[in-house]
Amino acid sequence: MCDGAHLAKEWAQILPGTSAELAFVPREDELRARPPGFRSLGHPFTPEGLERLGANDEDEFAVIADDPVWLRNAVAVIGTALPTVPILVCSDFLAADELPMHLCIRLTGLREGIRHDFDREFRHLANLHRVAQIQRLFIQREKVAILLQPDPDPDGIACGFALRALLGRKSPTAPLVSFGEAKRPENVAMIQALGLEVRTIDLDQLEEFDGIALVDVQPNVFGDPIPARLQNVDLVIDHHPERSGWSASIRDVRTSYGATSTILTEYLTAAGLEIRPRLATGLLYGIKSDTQLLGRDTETQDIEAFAAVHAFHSPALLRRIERPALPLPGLRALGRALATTRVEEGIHLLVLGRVREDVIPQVADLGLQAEGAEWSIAAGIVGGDLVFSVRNVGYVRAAGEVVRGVVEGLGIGGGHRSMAKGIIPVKAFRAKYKRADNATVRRALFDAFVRAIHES
Ligand SMILES: [Mn+2]
Repeated sequence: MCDGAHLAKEWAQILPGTSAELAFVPREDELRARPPGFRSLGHPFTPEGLERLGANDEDEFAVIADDPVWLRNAVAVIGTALPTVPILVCSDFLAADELPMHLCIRLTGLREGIRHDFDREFRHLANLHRVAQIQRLFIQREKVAILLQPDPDPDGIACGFALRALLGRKSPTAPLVSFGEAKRPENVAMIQALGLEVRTIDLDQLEEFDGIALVDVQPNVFGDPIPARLQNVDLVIDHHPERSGWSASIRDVRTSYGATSTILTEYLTAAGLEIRPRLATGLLYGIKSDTQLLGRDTETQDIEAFAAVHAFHSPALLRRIERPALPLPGLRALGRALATTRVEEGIHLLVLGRVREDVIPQVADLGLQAEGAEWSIAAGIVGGDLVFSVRNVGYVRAAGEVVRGVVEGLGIGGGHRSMAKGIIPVKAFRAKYKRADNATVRRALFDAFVRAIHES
């Protein structure tokens, strides 16, 4: 139902659908107007005019007008006859709080909606433009280094993988490289599960490449002053705070984004490239781990990119990354710890003895499922260190703070609200507690945690 012949003509282009009944209320000077496909409800709009539509409360109304006074009258007339009928108000000149009273009513704007779609399309176009520039930049290059940060994290790894796909290359002509090998368990697990290789190289080995692209990192990370070879590179795509002192032929640094994987997902989407399950899973995990599942520093773009890759990811592969296979000795150590487990003062502490490092965070995840546990701590000896992972239910003191209290003067530690990690050299532990057997570790950590949790 349109206010006036002019709007009706405009909507005649948009609405024709077999189930839509098109009607308009002519203005005073439009009594003879006949917009194609529209029937006139007479002027002014009254209950008698509405009756011409023969509508009942099974129908839905779209009321299209720019004049708030006309709108209020139209909604009142419809609402009196059909108090429960759904009404969609289309107006670009009505604020949400000016919407007339009705049981089921919703406001949308036409021109605003089109502008919104346009903005969106232009954002895609800007990404497509960037993709074309990047592809053109590298097309003649023999061998391109895709450089990640040392001990590359999931976001960096996924971005390297995505950039290579975007360039249409394979690892021999576009290897993922890093100056420090992947060490953290989640990073290693991701590289393995995706079947990727990250070559550890030194600065001199960059000479074998005639193209350098940095993803999820800027040249400043590699030294102060920045090594000469990295002061001027081909491409930098990143989301960390923008630093100076370097240049790139193409730079795309979007500091408001939660993950660089979001930028690469936008590239792939804009370029209309197929995102295969392995790549989609990598990007999904990249976004997920950098934003802590869309919690921290997350933009609308991150959520949209997450949804885009979620549609193509492989749940089985994601599970392999997030829940890497546990070694049998680690499971036996867990069995021994569980045999005598207890929850005291809300703390569930499992001491595993000597284990592979990646077992510890997984046991900490598991431990939080114990009845009555508000805190879960898993500890084990890795090399010469006592390593422990901490989880909590989220409504208690921040895990990172507590761990910093526990390791104070002994080792290092930190983390976030509900996840944290601490490392104490066994030597330092022994110097303070005499022994480092499981029972001593348990007692010492338990007391330290109780103190740190209740500290004001
Ligand atoms: Mn990142």
